[in-house]
Amino acid sequence: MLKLYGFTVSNYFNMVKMALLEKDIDFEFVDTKPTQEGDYLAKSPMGKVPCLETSEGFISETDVIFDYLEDLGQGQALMPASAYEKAKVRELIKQLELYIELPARTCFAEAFFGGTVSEETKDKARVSLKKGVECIKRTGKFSPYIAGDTFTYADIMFMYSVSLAGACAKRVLGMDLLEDLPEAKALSELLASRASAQKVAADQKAG
Ligand SMILES: N[C@@H](CCC(=O)N[C@@H](CS)C(=O)NCC(=O)O)C(=O)O
Repeated sequence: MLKLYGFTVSNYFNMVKMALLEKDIDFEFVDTKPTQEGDYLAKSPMGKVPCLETSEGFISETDVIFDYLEDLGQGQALMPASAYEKAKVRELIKQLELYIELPARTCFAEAFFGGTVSEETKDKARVSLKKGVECIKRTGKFSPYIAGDTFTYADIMFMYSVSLAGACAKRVLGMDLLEDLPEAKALSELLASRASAQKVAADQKAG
């Protein structure tokens, strides 16, 4: 059986968990915090979560795990069939990570962990996040899902990335991240109503 390493508050961990739940693939949860120590680095070379253990070895990086799960061919498809549509889903996943998740993360220390970040970092994050949202507005379809009429991995990335980035932007940057993207609010509600998302949220709350 697949083993999923991570912890219930990690948004990246929850992305892979939601994908496994959506596909109805059984997995064992291995409660793991990111670390730079011990044998975990042999499993996840950057010490990050999530990490997936398969019968052949370990896989890290969420988008790569998505591709692996899809290639297993089990459960409902979370990628379109056509090469072009697939590329558009991967484009959104990459844009969400590079231009929303990562700039927001520069301020996570202050938003969620009791630390402080410099005004320079905040100014940079504001500019980057604004550009990131404009990028997603151009690429996303929101009809009703982010890549079109079908639920895909890009929705999963959107759900767990934009929610946390939005909370961070509000707390630390005084910014309503989705002010210019009302479509995103409707999509967030639609995604949150899925059984998989509700299970992830319940486990997160319990954890
Ligand atoms: N690019 C990685 C990012 C994963 C990531 O940043 N996970 C966080 C937890 S939500 C983590 O492990 N942080 C610890 C660290 O950055 O060292 C992926 O796609 O899985």
